Amino acid sequence: MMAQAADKAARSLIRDFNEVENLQVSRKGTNDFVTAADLRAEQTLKEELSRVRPGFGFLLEESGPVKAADGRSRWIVDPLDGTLNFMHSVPQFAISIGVEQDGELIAGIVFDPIKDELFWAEKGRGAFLNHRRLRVSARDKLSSSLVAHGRSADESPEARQRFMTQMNHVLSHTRDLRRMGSAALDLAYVAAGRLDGYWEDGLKPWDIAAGIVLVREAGGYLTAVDGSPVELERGSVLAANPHLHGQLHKALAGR
Ligand code: 2AM
Ligand code: CA
Repeated sequence: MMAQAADKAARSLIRDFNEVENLQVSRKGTNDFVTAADLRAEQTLKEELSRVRPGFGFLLEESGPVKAADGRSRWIVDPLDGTLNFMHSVPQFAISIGVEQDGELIAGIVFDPIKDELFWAEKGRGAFLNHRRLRVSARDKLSSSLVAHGRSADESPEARQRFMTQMNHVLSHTRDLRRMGSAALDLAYVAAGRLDGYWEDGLKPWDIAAGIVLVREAGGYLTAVDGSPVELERGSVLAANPHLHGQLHKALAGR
């Protein structure tokens, strides 16, 4: 049911993405257009998800929280994760939908409509890419690992310095870094074993809710960047396969 809702929203995103490609060569700003695309996708998701589970609440990136009728369950939705990519016609973006029940994440999907890749997971049932079961990578040498990260939304000089230091530390211990621009897809890629690890600070619940379930169900380890338990509201994430999580944590801290 989440997949159907995502599919419907994806159709309008793909139409709008094709339009954005045309807009690149014009001088008119694409910002307003992309904001409208984002809102259209969110509206579709809200309507479709409300229809399948009328009692559920929402946490939506664009239109904020809606209380659950039963006070227990809510959708945590990012209609367009990777907005900057979308704006620049870079085909790396996704719809992310997480399900929280009694404060616990129990399911999630991350859908990349361009590659037609549906990453989905349910607590206790595993993680999947379309029909294939997912496992995190088995790589156990940090020196041969591929690790993604994102730039924290925090623009302060301290945050920037911390970011540069972390990047420096990790660069010198891994095979290479990637900054692909969609937190939801980065987490999905860790679950799929494409990336060996990923870290980012300053995220919002809708960026990571679905991805967290994916990584856990694929056998990955997840904490905040400082090693404490991951919390949706804090938006700090360090995800990796079980062999590398500790090593990556150490590398980030410069140890
Ligand atoms: P977005 O594309 O929906 O904005 C990139 O590093 C990741 O950070 C993306 O998942 C992006 O989501 C997210 N991001 C960018 N700016 C953000 C902000 N101000 N607050 C929270 N997340 C942000
Ligand atoms: Ca986002």
